[in-house]
Amino acid sequence: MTFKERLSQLRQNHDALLSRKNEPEELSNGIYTRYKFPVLTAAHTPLEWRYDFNEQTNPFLMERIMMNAVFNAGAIKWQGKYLVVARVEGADRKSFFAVAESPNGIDNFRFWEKPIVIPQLAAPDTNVYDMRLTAHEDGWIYGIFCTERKDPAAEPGDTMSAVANAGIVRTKDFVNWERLDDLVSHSGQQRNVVLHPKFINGKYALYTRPQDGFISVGSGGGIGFGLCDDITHAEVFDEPIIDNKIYHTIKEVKNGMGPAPIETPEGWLCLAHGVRNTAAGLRYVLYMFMTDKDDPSKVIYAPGGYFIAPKMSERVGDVSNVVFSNGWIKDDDGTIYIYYAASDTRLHVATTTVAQLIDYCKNTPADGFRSDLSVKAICDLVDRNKSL
Ligand code: M1P
Repeated sequence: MTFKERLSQLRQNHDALLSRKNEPEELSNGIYTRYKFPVLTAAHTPLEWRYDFNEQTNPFLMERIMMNAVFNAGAIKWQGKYLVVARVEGADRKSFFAVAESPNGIDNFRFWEKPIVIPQLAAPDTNVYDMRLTAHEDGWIYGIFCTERKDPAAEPGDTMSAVANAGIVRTKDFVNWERLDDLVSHSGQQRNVVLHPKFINGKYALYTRPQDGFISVGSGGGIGFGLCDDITHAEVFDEPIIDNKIYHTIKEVKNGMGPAPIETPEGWLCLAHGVRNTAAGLRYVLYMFMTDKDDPSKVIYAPGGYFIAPKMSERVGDVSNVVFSNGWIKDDDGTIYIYYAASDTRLHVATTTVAQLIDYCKNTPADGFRSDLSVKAICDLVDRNKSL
């Protein structure tokens, strides 16, 4: 194959992938509808990011920069388009952020020309990931992400210890991003920090996830709720835990807030991830809860169990048995697009509605924390069905 033929083949395959129509599953669980194809994968990244198209300098037309995965994406509807700010991971293991847009939220996602350039602070980020987008009532669109740096206290020879914290940027156009100071908290490391879209008691409100270590939350953990006066130098002093990790549940090991909550007439819809341990390693699933309309730190409904768990091919990837979500979009007609990543490798979408999610949160039995109470919930349902 000549250079030209190979290039034409690459472009043809890429175009076919990007234009592929997505298909909803035939019969959903009534709560949400999964779609057949991932909306973004490493293969969706622009060829220009990966290939040198100059035949003189790249006679084999080989990939000069390989992409490994596209996953955990923040999401927002902006100027009529469905935007995700995806976590893209290169072959060098470094993650970065890139905007991809779709006309309909379920397929035809295309990356913008270049990845997002995140301005650096005095201590540069080693790795950045999992941006949560919040269109705040102050007029800015904020992105809060995990910034990871080598632990300065690591012993010589320890090439693994790291420190996680919340990095904060804001934008009005998704091209130019202003870097603000990293979050200062007084509870150890932070990951899965999310900005609430409204001022609460005149302050910025942050969902946090204090943790003792980089992977293990230790004596920390749970979803915390902190207020801060100045988002440009964000500092939270108090982070009461509003949704804790609990023994023998889907969030036994740790949990963390997903995207920014969605406002409804009955309260705030919250999507989060829960982690439990198994003989095959950690299992990440998504779960939901709702908080009070006027007090987003007060949980009012907590359906038991998981909302989305890894299914079939979603179970396999770089970090298998994981689903993770940090982005969803509520449309004007009440449709909700949930962007969830499978096994730290690819990004999927599921659709539902505000009405379905409220019904799910209010009417799914809460976790009884014991097998006999799970059995009781089933028997009660059978009896109600029998009396119809
Ligand atoms: O590998 C699974 C997920 O692990 C982390 O989540 P958490 O902080 O809750 O353990 C994150 O690194 C996330 O990106 C990743 O998907």
